[in-house]
Amino acid sequence: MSASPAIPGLDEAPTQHPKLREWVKQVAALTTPDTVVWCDGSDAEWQRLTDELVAAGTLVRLNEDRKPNSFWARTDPSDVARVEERTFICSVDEADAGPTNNWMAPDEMKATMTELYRGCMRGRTMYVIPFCMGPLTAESPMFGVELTDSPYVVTSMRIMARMGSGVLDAMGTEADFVPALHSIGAPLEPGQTDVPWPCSQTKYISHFPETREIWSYGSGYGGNSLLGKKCYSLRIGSVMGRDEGWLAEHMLILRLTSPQGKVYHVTGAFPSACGKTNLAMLEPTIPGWKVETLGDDIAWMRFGEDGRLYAVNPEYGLFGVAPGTDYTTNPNAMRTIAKGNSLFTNVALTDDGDIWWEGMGEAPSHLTDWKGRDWTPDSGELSSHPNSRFCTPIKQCPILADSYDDPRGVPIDAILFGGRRASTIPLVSQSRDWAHGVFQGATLSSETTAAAVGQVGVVRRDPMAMLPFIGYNGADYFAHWIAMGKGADGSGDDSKLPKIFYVNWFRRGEDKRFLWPGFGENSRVLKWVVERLEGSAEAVETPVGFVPTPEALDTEGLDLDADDLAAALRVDPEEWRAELPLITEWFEKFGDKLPGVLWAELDALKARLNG
Ligand code: SAT
Ligand code: MN
Repeated sequence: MSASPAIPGLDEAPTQHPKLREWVKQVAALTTPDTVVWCDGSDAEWQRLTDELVAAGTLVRLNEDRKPNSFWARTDPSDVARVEERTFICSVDEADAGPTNNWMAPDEMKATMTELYRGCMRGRTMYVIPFCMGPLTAESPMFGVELTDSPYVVTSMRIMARMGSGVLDAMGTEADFVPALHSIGAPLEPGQTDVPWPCSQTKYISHFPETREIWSYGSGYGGNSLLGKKCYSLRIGSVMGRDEGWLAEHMLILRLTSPQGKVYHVTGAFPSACGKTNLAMLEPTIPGWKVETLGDDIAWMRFGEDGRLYAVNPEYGLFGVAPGTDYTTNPNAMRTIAKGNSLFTNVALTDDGDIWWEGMGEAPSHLTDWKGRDWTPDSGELSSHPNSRFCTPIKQCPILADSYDDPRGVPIDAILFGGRRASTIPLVSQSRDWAHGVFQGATLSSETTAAAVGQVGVVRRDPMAMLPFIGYNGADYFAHWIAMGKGADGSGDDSKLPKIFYVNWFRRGEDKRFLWPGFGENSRVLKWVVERLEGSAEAVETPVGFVPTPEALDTEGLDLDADDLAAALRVDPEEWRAELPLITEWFEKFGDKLPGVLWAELDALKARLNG
């Protein structure tokens, strides 16, 4: 018997799972919430929590006729994005985290955070959220349990992950799960009035790869607090993948059908806020082609029995960047949110109870901005934060592929790596082989965006678009990618593996205009990719890979200046020679651990550029 008075709800655990019950008890004893609630994921629970959040001022219910069962949320202005500086990989050995991650010894981190967690849920409810990343019908379902004192997190998790009673039942009494502890770090003293978005100025997003645990403190923002997403599915997931021979990647998944009815699957790795959601839901501008969505952010890729690589989307919802999304750039996202059941965070509110953001047609004459202030078109400020988000169920996507729930995933034909680069990188190039494709991924670079706190628009290396998400040593991660290229049986036969392409939708002309129209027109690039797989499309061999001739790209009906197209496709040896010292500097960061294959690829690139 514990000496302290029982916490209501704690003993009402609807599970006999001993390890789970024990962990919840320990965390409750440490964080001392007023109550414990075991989430069932029901409509009634959603109703109750959203009502409470509306009463607390965290959410505003939107106009039922415009966005049924949907809500507007505003965060504290300091809590708007992932905090990479406060994100840690706490491996036992520092070398297992370096050189791209912040590291702290697990004991030290646990000691520090235990003191922060002590009493941190005072005056609040602790929610227990059983969840499963990927289909529950998987051979080994990927369970997690998040404990959080944020009802906003509970409602968001209900959209983003399979969660609730069904998951708890499937866990039985034995299943392994990833324990994921989250607190906003804002205890309430008796009589103290709450603020609409409680959070702490002290933030830690910590991962313990050996014990596969997640501890997050101080932030309520998506990537910091919805722990099934980046923390589990990418950082802890990548460690599991390394140990078990699979890949956890920051990739969209789409299914493409040609006019002849042939089906292909493509994954694409792009840094946050570089168009994954738009590409995943693309509406082709070329006749007869069809795109269906499987995922917009994360792909888990495992070898199937046939030796091919199969991808599963572990998520259940979309957490897309709002600004720039509208019926011209991403009509399917607009149709998805129009069905309601969504949360909108840090966008603007219209006077008739709908949402608005920059890029959504003409601005209304009056709005309430993301900071809750009156806004008019001549306010001279953005109405919505550049990293404002829509959070919406993927099942509402009108072009969701029927294979979405297939626990085996879909066989991948092509992998795209892409970044946001104003110069140098051509619209599309095909890698020479798997090792060259890994080199393209490992040297991927992109201008930073508002998805993470920090300066925007600075070019940085973002390998496989995973810089903030690799849960272990980056050099080991590259070695794992190279090992995957040896095929399911390790034989070295890469013929069944996806082909790798490097794309850049964001190249600009001298006048700073984008050279390529992007969005739906990217279907023309997908068509070329597929024709390369079929061996039917023309390409020129350049020092950086195979690039389409202007004629090989279908530009029928596209109003595009021939010079712009040539400039978008150009491989300029001078520009590329300027990249070489940057790549060398990047590789040197990894010291002796960097796989020799990548140095050999760099040498070969140098030789081709100077040859
Ligand atoms: O980290 S989030 O998932 O909130 C958004 C992103 O950066 O992809
Ligand atoms: Mn992302």
